[in-house]
Amino acid sequence: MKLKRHPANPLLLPIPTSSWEAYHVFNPSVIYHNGLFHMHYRAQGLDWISRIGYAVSADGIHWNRLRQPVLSPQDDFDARGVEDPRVVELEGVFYMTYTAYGKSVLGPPEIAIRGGGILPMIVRSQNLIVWERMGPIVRGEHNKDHVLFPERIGGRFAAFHRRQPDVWIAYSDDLLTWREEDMAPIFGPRPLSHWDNLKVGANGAPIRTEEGWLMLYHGVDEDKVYRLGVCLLDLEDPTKVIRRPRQPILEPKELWELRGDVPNVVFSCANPVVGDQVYVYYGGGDHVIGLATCSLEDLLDFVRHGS
Ligand code: BMA
Repeated sequence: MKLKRHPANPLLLPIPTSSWEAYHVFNPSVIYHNGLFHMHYRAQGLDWISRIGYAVSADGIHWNRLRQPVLSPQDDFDARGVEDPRVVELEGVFYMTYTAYGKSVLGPPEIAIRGGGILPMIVRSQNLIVWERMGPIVRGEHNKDHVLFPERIGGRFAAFHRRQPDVWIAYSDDLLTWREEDMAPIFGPRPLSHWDNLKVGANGAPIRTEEGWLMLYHGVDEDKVYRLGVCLLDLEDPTKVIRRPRQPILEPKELWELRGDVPNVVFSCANPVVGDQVYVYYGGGDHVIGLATCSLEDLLDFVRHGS
C-alpha cells in the first residue's frame, strides 16, 4: 500500500519576500479543530534559524498564512531554532511538542545540555497562536521526535520520543515531570536490507483504533533516505508492537522530495483523520510542504495483512 499524493502538491512554498520564511517551509503539524485545518510549520529564512509559522484552511489544501511566526527562539537553549512542531489537543488545551536547537554546550543551569543542545520541548496554548513554554521531556541528551498521545493511557499522559536510534515511550502525571523510570523503548531500526535500518522516529500523534494505536513513523537508511512507515501498538501497553509491515507507505519520488535543502526526504509530523481519510502532511526535501492521503480502512488493512 502506498499513500496517494495530492495533485495540488506542493501545498506550501517558501515566500521569497518574507525574511523568516524565505528559504524553506517544511515538517508541519496539522490538526482538525472546529471544522478547520490548523497548521503549524517549520520555516527558515535569511538568518537560517527555524521558527514556527501558522496557517488555517477550510479544505486542508488551500491555506491562509499568518504573516508572522507564532513561535521563535527566546533563550540559549533554542537559539539556533525551534523545529518540527507536533500539536495535540488534550482535555481542552493545545500542546505543541517541538525540538529546541540550542547554543552548543551552554544553557541555563536548570536545562543543562551536553554536546550541541537538542531538547524535546513542550509548550501549551488556548488559541493555537500564543504559546507558553512548559519544559523538556528529557534533559542532558540529544532527544527529539516526541509527540503526545491524544488521550491518557492508564490515567497518565504519554508521549513518544526518540533515543537514537529507537522510538521510546514516556509517561507523566502532569506533562511537566517525566521520570526515567517511566520511560521504555518500543522499537528500533530493522536489519541492514530494510528501508528503516539506521534510525526511526514518530510522525504525528498516534491514531486510536479498536485494534490498537496506529502509529505512523519515519525511518532512515544508510544512504540517509527518509521514508514513512506504519505499525500497530497495543492500546493499553504501546511498548507491545502488534504488527509492523516491512514495506514503507511513502518514499521520495517527486523532484521536490528528491531535491531541496536536504535531498531524499519525506518527513511527517501530522496524520489527522478527517472523515474516513488520513491526511499525511510532510516536508519534502526540507524545503516545501506536501500532502498524501489514504482511507483509514486501507491503512488498517495494510497494517493487518501487509508484508
Ligand atoms: C531530522 C530532522 C528533520 C529533518 C530531517 C531530514 O533529523 O532534523 O527536521 O527533516 O532530519 O533532514
